This record gives sequence, structure tokens and C-alpha cells, in this order.
Amino acid sequence: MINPNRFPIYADLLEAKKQGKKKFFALIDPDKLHFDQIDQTIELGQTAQIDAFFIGGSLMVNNVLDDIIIRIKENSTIPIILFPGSSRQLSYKADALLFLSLISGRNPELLIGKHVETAPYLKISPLEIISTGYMLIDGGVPTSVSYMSNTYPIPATKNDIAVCTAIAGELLGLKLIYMDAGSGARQAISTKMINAVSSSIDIPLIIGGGIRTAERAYQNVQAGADMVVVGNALEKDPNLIIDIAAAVHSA
Ligand code: 1GP
Repeated sequence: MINPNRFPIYADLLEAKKQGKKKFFALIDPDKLHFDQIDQTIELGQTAQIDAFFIGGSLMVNNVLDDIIIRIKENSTIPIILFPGSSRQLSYKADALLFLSLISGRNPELLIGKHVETAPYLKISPLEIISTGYMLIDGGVPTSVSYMSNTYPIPATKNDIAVCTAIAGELLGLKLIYMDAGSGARQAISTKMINAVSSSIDIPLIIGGGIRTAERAYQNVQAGADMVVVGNALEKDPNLIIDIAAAVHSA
């Protein structure tokens, strides 16, 4: 039983899954979004009542993580979840952090090494820590995550490998599975793979990477995704937030 006082965001995700309510998260990559675009994205996110802002990126060369979080907090009530591309992307000002274990890869640093380094900081942090099995799926182009993590993604048609990897993550006690084709993927994850994985696990499933339209987001939640993440497409057209949120919430 999850304590909702200690894990309010995760408890809400579990409750939503139980009730069949789907969630939409907008990803903000501080390196890509210009500061003048941020205000518009926050406003649209608030209007569309998105379920959270994810913040993270592969590099994060701009030192603006705290500034962006403060800006969101000042102008919206949407929860902020860190989706860190590295162990340096930590801010105590956010609400929660996905403690990612790259279970599709075989790089020990990203399975446990970095976790050991950051554990003492996370233990004393006010952040809600949500352990997450992160699975990269081949999206048709080499992605930043694949290069930076020095791992191969799971081939796009190997549903059985994806299923077994997700089950292993669940049995290890991870609280979420996040299947990601990588930011800017040419092909989003197939609805067949989403369906196969979602029907094999009981923990919530997040899908991201290469989702560019409300239709695609809708198909993903219909196929079994509990949550959908979109980043790239919103950088090009922030107004998409409204359509995608409506599509996901209608499912
Ligand atoms: C990437 O899943 C996220 O890690 C979002 O991908 O930027 O392609 O929407 P996009």
C-alpha cells in the first residue's frame, strides 16, 4: 500500500490507472525551449490542465533548471517531475524525480552506478522519488539518449524482449515503466508493443518519443499506455498541448 502523504504523485498515478484515467505530460528540455516560449507553454499547460511538466534533457548545458521550475511554480499549479538525463540534473525545487534505471541497456553505471552516487542527496531531498524502469525502443534514428548512454535500444519489432524487460523491471520492484523511442524519434513506439507490454505488467506505463499528433497520443492510450509524454512537437507548436491533452483525457 502506497502512503499518499509520502508519495502523493505516485499515489495519484496508481489511482488514475485503477480508474482508467489517462494522463498527459509535457516535456520541457531547458536546452531547447527559449525562455520567451516557456511562458506560453506554461500558460497552455495550465489551460489544458495537463497532468505534469516533465523537465529534463540529454545534456542541459544551460544553467536554467531552477529558473524554469520557479517560473512554472509562479504561474501554474501543475506538478513538476524531473526526468534527468544525468545525475547533475537535480533541483530540490521540483515536486518529484523519476529515479531512472536504464533496464533496456547493459551499462552498469545507468543500472546502479549513478544511483549510488546520488542516493545520499535524494534521501535527504524533499522530492518524491519514483523508481522507474526506463526502456529505450528503437525509433528509426540514433537518438541522443542512445549515444549518451552508450546502449542499444530494444529493436522496434521485438515485442517479446520489451515485455520480458518490463516484467523484470516490475519484479525488481520498480514503480513505473517508461518506454521511450527517444526525443525526436522518426517512428513512435508501435501500438502493438504498447499493448503487449501494458497487458503484461500491473504498474503504470509511460510512453514517449516521436509522438507528434493528438491522434497518435490517443492511439497510444487506447493501446494501453497510462501516460503519454510529448516534447519535440510542442517545441515546434506549443498550441498542440491543448489538442493532445484533450485527446488523452477523453480516452
Ligand atoms: C523523450 O519521451 C520523450 O525522452 C519525448 O519525446 O521529444 O520526441 O516528444 P519527443
